[in-house]
Amino acid sequence: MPSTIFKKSKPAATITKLPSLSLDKDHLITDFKRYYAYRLGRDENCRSPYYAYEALSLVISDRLIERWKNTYNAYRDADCRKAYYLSMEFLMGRTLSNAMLNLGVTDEATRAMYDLGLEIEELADSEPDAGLGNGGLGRLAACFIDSCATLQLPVIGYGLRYEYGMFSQGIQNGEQIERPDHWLRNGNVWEIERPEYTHRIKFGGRTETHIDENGNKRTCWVDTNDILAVPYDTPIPGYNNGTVNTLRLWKSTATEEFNLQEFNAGGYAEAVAAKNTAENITMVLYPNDANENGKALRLKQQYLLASASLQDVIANWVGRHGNNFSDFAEKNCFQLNDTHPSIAVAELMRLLMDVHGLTWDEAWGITTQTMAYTNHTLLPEALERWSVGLFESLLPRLLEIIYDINARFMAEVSTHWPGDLDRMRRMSIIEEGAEKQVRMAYLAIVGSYSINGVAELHSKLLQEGLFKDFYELWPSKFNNKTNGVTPRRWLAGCNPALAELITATIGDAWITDLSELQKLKPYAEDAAFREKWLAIQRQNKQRLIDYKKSELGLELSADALFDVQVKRIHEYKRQLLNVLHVIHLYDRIKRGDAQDWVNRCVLIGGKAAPGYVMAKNIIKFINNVSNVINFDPDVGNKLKLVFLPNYRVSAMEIICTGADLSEQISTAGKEASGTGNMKFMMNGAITIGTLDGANIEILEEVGEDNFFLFGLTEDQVEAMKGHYDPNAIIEQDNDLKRVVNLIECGHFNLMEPGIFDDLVNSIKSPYDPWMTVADFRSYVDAQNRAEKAFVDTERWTKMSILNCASSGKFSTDRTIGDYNRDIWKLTPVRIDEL
Ligand code: B1N
Repeated sequence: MPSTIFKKSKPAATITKLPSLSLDKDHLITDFKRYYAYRLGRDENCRSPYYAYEALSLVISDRLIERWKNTYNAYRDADCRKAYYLSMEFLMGRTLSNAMLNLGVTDEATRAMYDLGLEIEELADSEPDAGLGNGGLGRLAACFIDSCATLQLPVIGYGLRYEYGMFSQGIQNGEQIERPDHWLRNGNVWEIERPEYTHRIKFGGRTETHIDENGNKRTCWVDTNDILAVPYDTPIPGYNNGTVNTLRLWKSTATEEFNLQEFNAGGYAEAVAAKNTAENITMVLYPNDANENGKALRLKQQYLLASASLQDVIANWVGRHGNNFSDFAEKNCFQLNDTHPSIAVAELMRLLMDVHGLTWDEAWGITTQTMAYTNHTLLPEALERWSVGLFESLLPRLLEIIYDINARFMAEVSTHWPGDLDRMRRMSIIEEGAEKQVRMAYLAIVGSYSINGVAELHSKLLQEGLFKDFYELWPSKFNNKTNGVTPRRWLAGCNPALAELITATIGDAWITDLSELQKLKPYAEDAAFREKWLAIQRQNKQRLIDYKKSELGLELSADALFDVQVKRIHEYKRQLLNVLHVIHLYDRIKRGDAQDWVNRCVLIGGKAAPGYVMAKNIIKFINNVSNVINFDPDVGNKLKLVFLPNYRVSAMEIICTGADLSEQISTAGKEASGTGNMKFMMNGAITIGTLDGANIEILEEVGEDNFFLFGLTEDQVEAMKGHYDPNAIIEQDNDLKRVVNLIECGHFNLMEPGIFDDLVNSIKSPYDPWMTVADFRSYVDAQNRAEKAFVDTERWTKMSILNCASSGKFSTDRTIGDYNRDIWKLTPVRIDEL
């Protein structure tokens, strides 16, 4: 605890206690003007809405800070148990609109800006996305901390403050180009730097053992190259409740020390320049979704996150309890967002033993009662392994501890299964082989008291497959926590018209209790309600068209069926299956089979990892097919294919409200959960999907009549391995044969021969793990059912209402309630509202 600078004669609170700031329009205007003129130095000649955005953000941020302080004090006074969400990614998107919504000041602020001649949407639109994540996993972390604050749970998010977020995607000649996303270029009004809570992080060096004054063996990690981790805090407001929680992101900086040798040799500039390496650690987010690449810099990032966050929590603890850690596990719990921060298991051991003098058994007891691990993928290429050599040179002390953990764990396995060497080999944290590897998932499992997957099927497959041995050893550690999304951002915020209709119909309790949406079900039978629902859907489709019009130079019609697939580009997500269907529709038009046609507009968006060649091919393919179809006069309005560039959180806020059909078509067993599926459902889109991830639970909630189900089940996919024969399937299906022929003939790459060969070969291979061809026929059938339903507007609108009304389960309030009930066991802390 830093001591206060304030004189003892006056209580410190006299200077920090301020009258609470008003949320009414006139006060907002006064404060806005002051910031705009005095802080930002702008006047009416300023053309850019950006500075008005900044001024309004400062006004709103002030109002959060009072509540933030209150929350902090309430947690401190309650001395409550806390949870820490450790995540390499927090995909926050924009902050202003969400902060206003949760503070309940949107209407007043809109009127205030209007009085000043400003359009609040335009201001909000000039905020850059905080794109500090790749996709679902990072956005889940952002939704989680919104729900924690809304449920008034004492949870702190810990992550990294990347200078460059997820790259911005451009399309040139149909190909993805990556542009750096310098989202902090204009500063960030929402964060507060807190250098007083800086921590030192060690790298390299070697270990030494000596005997301390009490005769105990102590290990020291010496001759290290240190860097500093400086925290930046962002307020996370709860909805309408006075709670403001904290997201703490670490930035790496150099220590003050110089390399004296270089300095003395006259290498002053070189010595200073060497500091760059320290600053580099948090420079950029790795743009890999579900795919790891073993780079040393990434391991440094992971260790920085784990070490700084644990030191932070421990410093707080020691400030209150000294070196008495007996209640530490009772009061603290760390949720590991995938294996990315799982080095925390070994780091907590190191801090407790080497720094705070605990014995192995004491430290291990605490570690295994405070760590909890969430797995987000079954894909083998995403399972993190770090070479022992890299660990040795970068984190030698951590490697020693991991070896010790493993030795004790192997003894436990051997007690449980005497003589079962094969099982020991399978379960070892250290994988033997040409190059020894540390299996991070196993480290996380061994060190945690809870291990969960993110949807029912996913959790079941973890127990039966990937982590079977561990499940047999510790069945009670395993559990499921089905994902969700926050209904504040993903319905109340992004779809104000629909939110208003819902509130006018069933009241506003749904905003914090999404199961209330059930009350909409009877209204599916109410023609007047349906009419209003439909009008809003249409308006949202038009908003989506307008949003993209200038960029795409294409006229789309809101009458068409809007068929949308937005997510990372990955073979398992099967954007290719979608395009095969589009080509099939195109082929039908060209061959004159277009009676009773339903106009359709297929939108596909998503980023490819820069090094994932096949994913980049898929983007090129979509764009080439789109160029052929969209400008063919025979096709006209019947069919459009549009690639939406630079898919991101703020784009999804518009896209998910304007979709009719939500494409969730991964190979069964491959998508852990999916969360885009939930956003679409909540906004009334109908899913066409496989029995995969959370789709299964969506289907369960909404019923078969309101979902277009197709495709092999996970069991069938497994059973087909070894005798999958895509060429036979193509041969027997005339439509598919024609589609494949069109591609193979180069119809979509007439001037670029051969560029799609790999792509066609991949789906024709009997080893295609995604079995795209196997699901083609049943996918086309489901698409036909969707069209039939769509032309029956009454039926479609009912389905749409029922989807929204059945989406209650997919609120992160429910998810977080489950985490808290089963894993964290925190007591909500009520905050006195201002
Ligand atoms: O996590 C989401 C799930 O809804 C998705 O199904 C799942 O694919 C996604 C390495 C990942 N799994 N693994 C990652 C991200 C970044 C990285 O460097 C792996 N993302 C998911 C939320 O549970």
